[in-house]
Amino acid sequence: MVPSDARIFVAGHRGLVGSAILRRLSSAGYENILTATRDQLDLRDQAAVNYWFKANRPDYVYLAAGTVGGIMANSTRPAEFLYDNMMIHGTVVHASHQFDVQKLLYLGSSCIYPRHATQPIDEDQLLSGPLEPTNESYALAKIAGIKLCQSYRTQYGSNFISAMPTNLYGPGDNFNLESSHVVPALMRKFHDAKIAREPKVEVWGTGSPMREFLYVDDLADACVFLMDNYSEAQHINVGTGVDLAIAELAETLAEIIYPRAEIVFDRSKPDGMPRKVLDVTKLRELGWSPKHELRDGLQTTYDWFLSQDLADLRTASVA
Ligand code: GFB
Repeated sequence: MVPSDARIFVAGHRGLVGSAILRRLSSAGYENILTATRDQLDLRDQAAVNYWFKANRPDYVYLAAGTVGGIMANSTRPAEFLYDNMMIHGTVVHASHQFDVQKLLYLGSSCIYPRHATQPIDEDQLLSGPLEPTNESYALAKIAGIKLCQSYRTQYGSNFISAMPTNLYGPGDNFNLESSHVVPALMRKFHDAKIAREPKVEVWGTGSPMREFLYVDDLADACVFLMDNYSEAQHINVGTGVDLAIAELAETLAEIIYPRAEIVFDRSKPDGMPRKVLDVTKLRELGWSPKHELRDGLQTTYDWFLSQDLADLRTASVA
């Protein structure tokens, strides 16, 4: 168990995942939570990261920082996705080793698995085939992060573990249509169409790709659970094990937000991976399972969206 007075660094605390981990740690009573904004610390800069670690001496690290985005951002900004993420993983893992961090949890993504992986995808399928082209750069950086943690474990005995979450959504998400993932994108599109009394809502691709969605507070709960209960070299999947077609997701969001909307598929946009549902047997056997049903999580996220300053949300791009 992580002691209640431990110094815990949440890297990426302003993002969807980091902010949820912060909420979870605060509700569990941890008081020494360390954070740094981008302006305070460029995580791509090893010297700056070393300086920060030397000054702040974290005992535990959640590595949730990175350049992230949906299918379009991944396709059009591959250099940023590869460079930023490789650098951030490298500096934080290396400083954690140099400054004697007791345990680090690294967060990857289900896009690490091959495009034609057998479904549901278990952990052993890593590096068993070619990657999905729309997110190859991000996936390569995330795979390198797993291997980095394993290499520091092998060479130095570091207790660095890796969790691979499925597609995430929830309060604090990025609603900028150029860089967002499908849930916030469609939420905003249905909302804007309702306000404008526009009957048609555009959904990218064919609607047939299958995706699994995990509410971000469930992921944060799993991360805290893994920090307490998991210390193996192999990465571990985090998800619900249940997926649905993008067309069904769109219908569910329409029911919640704008039932009269007419869904139109834009087939000129990419579908991406045909299916990616995780095999979560390993995590379930450890004793963890998610608490939020998809429909309830979507409703809570939409309620949160409505409580925000919508002008800010439309332009902000949260990593
Ligand atoms: O969430 P998303 O961008 O990421 O897209 P991926 C999921 C599916 O939703 C794709 C469709 O088939 C999209 O074509 N979609 C429909 C839309 N309408 C929209 C829309 O308005 N916006 C968006 N964004 N999608 C990402 C990876 O893949 O998954 C990342 O690119 C990361 O690397 C993340 O791993 C979890 O699931 O396709």
